[in-house]
Amino acid sequence: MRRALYPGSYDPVTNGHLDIIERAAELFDEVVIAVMINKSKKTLFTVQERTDMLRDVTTHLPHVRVDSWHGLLVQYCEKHGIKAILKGLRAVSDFDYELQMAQMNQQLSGIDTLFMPTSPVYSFLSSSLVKEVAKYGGDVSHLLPAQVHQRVLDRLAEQRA
Ligand code: COD
Repeated sequence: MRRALYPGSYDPVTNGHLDIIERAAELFDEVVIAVMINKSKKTLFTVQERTDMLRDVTTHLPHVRVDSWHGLLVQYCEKHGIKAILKGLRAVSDFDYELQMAQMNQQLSGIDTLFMPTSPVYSFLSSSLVKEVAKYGGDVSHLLPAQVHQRVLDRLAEQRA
């Protein structure tokens, strides 16, 4: 069984992430999305909320599973017998850091990283930018799954109250 791990913060999942997930689901028997827990990073959504949103937007993909993990990526892969890490690449600026992590992960565990280029329509898109634009009232409805967009608006309104 060919399985790939697609890790990230997903704070929140965007249409760019979803595009990669949908394309990867065509290539692998199973895609496991891992919401990585980083306690020192301030996030808009809790791990549980991010996991729930990912589950919600991938219900149409039967071979996609969502999980969360605290620790090294390669430890998750080893525990679950996953042989490939999948990363989305938006631009050359992503490449330097991603290459460094890929080589470190390879050296730590022998697990390889595969890079999938983003669709050009999403190459400017990141969760951080979406949050910033939404915070100041910009329209990000075309960049997020509808239910995620609503959750972002609700959370920002809660924070303003
Ligand atoms: N189009 C396509 N792909 C995209 C887009 C887009 N618009 N936006 C983001 N992506 C890709 C990213 O390149 C990434 O591959 C994935 O989607 C997730 O993105 P984010 O922004 O949610 O997640 P990041 O970049 O914050 O995730 C970083 C990790 C959590 C993967 C990393 O910090 C990590 O591996 N942490 C675990 C601890 C560990 O093992 N550390 C040692 C590493 S050597």
